[in-house]
Amino acid sequence: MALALAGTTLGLSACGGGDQPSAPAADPEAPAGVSVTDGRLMLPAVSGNPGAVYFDLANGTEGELIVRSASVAGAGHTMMHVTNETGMEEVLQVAVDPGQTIRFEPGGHHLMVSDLPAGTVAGGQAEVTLTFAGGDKVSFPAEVRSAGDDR
Ligand SMILES: [Cu+2]
Repeated sequence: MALALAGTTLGLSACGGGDQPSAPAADPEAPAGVSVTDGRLMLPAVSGNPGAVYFDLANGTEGELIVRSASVAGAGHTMMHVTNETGMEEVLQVAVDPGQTIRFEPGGHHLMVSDLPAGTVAGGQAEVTLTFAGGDKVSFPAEVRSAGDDR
C-alpha cells in the first residue's frame, strides 16, 4: 500500500504561536510527560507473518500528542492499525489529548510489524520507537510473547 506521509505540515502549525516560551527539552528524544507502559510484542502464529505491538501511551503534556509513525528496532515496516467491524485498517496518525492515555490493545489500535528480526523470540525484548508530530520520539521496551500467550 502506498502511503502519503510526505509533505504533511499540519502538525507543526498547530504548535506555533502563543506567548509562552517553550521550555527547552532536557532530552528532545523523549518529551517530558510522555510515558509508555506495558509494551508487548506478540509473535505471529505463523512465522513470517507480521507481529502485533500493544502498549499504553500516556500524554502528560499540556498539548495534544500526535503519533505519526512507529518502528521496531531491526524489523521491517511498522504500520499503525486500528481494528474495526470490517477488519483492520491503517491509520496515519493517532492523537492523544492532554492528560489522556490511549491503549493500543487487541481489538483496537495496534502496531503491525513485518519482517521481525531473526532473534525475536518469546521471553526477549524488542525496542519500539514512536515518532510524534514535530519530531520528538519516545522509545520503550516491548516484552516478546508467543502467539498463544496473554495479550
Ligand atoms: Cu493490524
